Amino acid sequence: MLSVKVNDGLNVQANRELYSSYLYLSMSYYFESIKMLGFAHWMRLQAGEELVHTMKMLDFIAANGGRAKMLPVEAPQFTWASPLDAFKHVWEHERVVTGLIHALVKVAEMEKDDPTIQFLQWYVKEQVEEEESSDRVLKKVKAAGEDKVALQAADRMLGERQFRFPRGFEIFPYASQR
Ligand code: OFO
Repeated sequence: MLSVKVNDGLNVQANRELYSSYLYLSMSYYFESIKMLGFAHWMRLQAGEELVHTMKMLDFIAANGGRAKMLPVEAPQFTWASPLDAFKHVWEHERVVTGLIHALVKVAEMEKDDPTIQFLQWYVKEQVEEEESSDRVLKKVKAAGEDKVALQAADRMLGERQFRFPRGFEIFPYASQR
């Protein structure tokens, strides 16, 4: 059974994960509008991953005696000055999310909630990967600068990204229970 503090904290974090999905979807359409379809693809996959992060957290709440609550989702930024501006935003955003996850681990520790502490370790690791991957892309886009050919090469490379579900995550968990 989750304490009220942990249940509330998880619901707020699930909302931030959903906001992340919304933000990356907004970036995906920004890239589509400037005809950089590899970047648009990368962002769309990122949006999909964030949606999975959201559902994974809400499923954990429900499976542990809590109640998943849908909170209002803030509207994300609509446009960016350049690809570099957008990828800087991604990197900064991921650093903010890392801070939120660590703060949530502290709440679970204060509530002596071992299952939630364990569960959140997946997000702690995921944030390390997300910071690394956004930093890699940011460096690539920075290095390309105004060079159109280099930017197109980066666009093609990002267009090869593939989607991955977290191990053990079920997209339709009720299907096997009916
Ligand atoms: Fe959910 O990992 Fe990014 O924000």
